[in-house]
Amino acid sequence: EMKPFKKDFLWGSATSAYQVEGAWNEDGKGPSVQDVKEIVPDTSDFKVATDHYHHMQEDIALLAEMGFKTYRFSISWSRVIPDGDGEVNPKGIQFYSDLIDECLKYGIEPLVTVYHFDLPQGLAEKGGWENRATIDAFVRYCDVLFDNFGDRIKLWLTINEQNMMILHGAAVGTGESSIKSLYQQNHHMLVAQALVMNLCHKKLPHVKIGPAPNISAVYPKTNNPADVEAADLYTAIRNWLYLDIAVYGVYNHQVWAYLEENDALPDMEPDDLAILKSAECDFIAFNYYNSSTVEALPSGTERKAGKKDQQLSDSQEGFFAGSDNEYLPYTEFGWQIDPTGFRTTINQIYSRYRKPLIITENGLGGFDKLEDGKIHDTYRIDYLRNHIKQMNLAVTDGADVFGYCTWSAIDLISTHQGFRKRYGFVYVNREDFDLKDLKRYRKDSFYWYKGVIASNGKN
Ligand code: BGP
Repeated sequence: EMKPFKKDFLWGSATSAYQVEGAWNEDGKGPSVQDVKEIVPDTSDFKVATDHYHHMQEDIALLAEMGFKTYRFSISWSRVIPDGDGEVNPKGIQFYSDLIDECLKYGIEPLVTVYHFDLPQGLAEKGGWENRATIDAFVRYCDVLFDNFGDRIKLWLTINEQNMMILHGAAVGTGESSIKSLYQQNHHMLVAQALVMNLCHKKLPHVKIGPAPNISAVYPKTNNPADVEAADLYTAIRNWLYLDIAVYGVYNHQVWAYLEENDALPDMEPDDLAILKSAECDFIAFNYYNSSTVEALPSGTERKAGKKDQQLSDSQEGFFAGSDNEYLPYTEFGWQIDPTGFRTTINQIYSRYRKPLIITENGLGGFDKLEDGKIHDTYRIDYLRNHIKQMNLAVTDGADVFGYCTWSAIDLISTHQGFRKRYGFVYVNREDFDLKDLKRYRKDSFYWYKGVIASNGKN
């Protein structure tokens, strides 16, 4: 017998500033690493994106029409502080203040990510997260947000997918540098996150704050103990490093040993470990797309690029490699589809940390087709229905899940595949670099999800 979702379950969906807003240099916004880097797709795609900056009221009205209880969006650091650590841009503050008020007008709870892959270019030019000064810049930026929006935002997320920034650095500005550099950047972000969580608890005792990593179960390719050991270690590197620190304030012991073995332990200031220990998140938010599979490589194997799936980066390989999973179907973009893994992942997190959980991304990127003003995205409805069912099974198992956001509320720029790869309940009429008219259309999944929300998860 399925347990029902909580009566105040936060049904919603998500976007991020650089993938949805456009207006990359308007009203005083400074460039972020996403606006200037040559990444797939051409950065011109990010300069307009969905042009949400100029369609905000129209877009929020569409989310309200679906009956959203929450909307997860991110604030662009360089729209609020154009060079990252200098003057505050009043028009940046104004945009987000209006966006928050628009959500509240419809009874939609704003769920805000303060940093979603878009480091200000001004800070990147000063070494980015390699530079310890970026910690102070981040704390000050969040202090500005707490002062301006702490009265209206009750749920805060620190860093989106910090683990993917370390495992897939190229796409988001952390670069394909050495393991030593990646984990030095990682350490600075972890200290910055701890300081911000403490600042938030001090200034805004009534609000809740948590991390938003990408967490997914890691499977061994076979029951060979070497494969199981590889999956166990990769799980610690990919998942538990980030949640152990957010919840318990300590570095995961297996990852610490792995870094020591690779001469990649981060340089620290004397009170860094105490700072990490002093901070504890109020809930765990996480993004889930699919599970991963790894296999052990014979010890001493040359460090080589293994099977590149989107959750596994070759910078961690050498004694294990990513592998296909012949039991799972794949999306058109080569991502496994594993709803069962979603239940497994929820239960793994809940049993390890016993913290309230909210899913902040889950979705299917696909080639949607506009036909006579309609988009028949049954594949997306199937994906989401199957994942919601598994989430309901996890809730029935006893996991405390209080919300679910799909990726994405409205079509926006895929980090890796531009506008071709669509995720939204709302179709936006443009193709890569061709702006067309940016007209919004309700997909079949728009009406389906409206029914899911109205029935609190039935359908
Ligand atoms: C997650 C990011 C999102 C979005 C999503 C889809 O890692 O948090 O911002 O990018 O992946 O991936 P993609 O955009 O590469 O299709």
